[in-house]
Amino acid sequence: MKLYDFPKAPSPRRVRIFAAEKGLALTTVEVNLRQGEQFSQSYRSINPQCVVPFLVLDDGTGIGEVVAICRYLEEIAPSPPLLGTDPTSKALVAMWDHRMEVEGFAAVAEVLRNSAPTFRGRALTGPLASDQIPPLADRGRARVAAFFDMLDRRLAESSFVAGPSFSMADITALVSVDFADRVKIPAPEGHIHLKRWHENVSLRPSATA
Ligand SMILES: N[C@@H](CCC(=O)N[C@@H](CS)C(=O)NCC(=O)O)C(=O)O
Repeated sequence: MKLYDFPKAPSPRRVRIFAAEKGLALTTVEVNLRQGEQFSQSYRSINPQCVVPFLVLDDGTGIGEVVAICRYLEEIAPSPPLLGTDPTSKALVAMWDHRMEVEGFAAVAEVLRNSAPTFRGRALTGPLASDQIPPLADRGRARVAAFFDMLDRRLAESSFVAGPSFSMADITALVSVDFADRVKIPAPEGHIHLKRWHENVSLRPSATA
């Protein structure tokens, strides 16, 4: 199978970390987002959504969306489990992962895509043109601040985001916090629980994936 990837983009990083935690070596094909390769006819014929990551299986089946790709990898390589092990932990991982994606990752993307000149006319991913709405960048900054507060509160009561073990929710949270830092919204120094957790998960070998 082949993972269509771009090393600097945060969404495929979630998949790369997930695979690295499982010791899976994925063959990757770079789609250079900075050069607009996601909009080329050849990539559109593979993934009409024009985004990465995208996984193509040996039989030609295409799987888009980080959560779906990671679900597939969990099924073919169950150890170590990253999506929970029983009905309760599976639900908690899904709940926290979704919160990390919607309240963290998407909020940072809202800031970046509505403010950076490079995303003019491309405020939303995909092939359709979409104008930037500058007030959404301000709203996004407030959402990122609320995300940091929520994460710090959660990590005051739990070693990892979804409970006592490292999971997909930690991967999405780590990628979101690092993505925010790149967009010049660093996590507040006073958030000591978030800081402790971030230092800890950043030391895992998978974090460099
Ligand atoms: N919902 C998608 C989001 C994927 C996504 O937004 N990928 C970004 C990179 S982080 C992308 O390919 N952007 C293309 C662009 O900016 O044109 C997923 O979870 O896989």
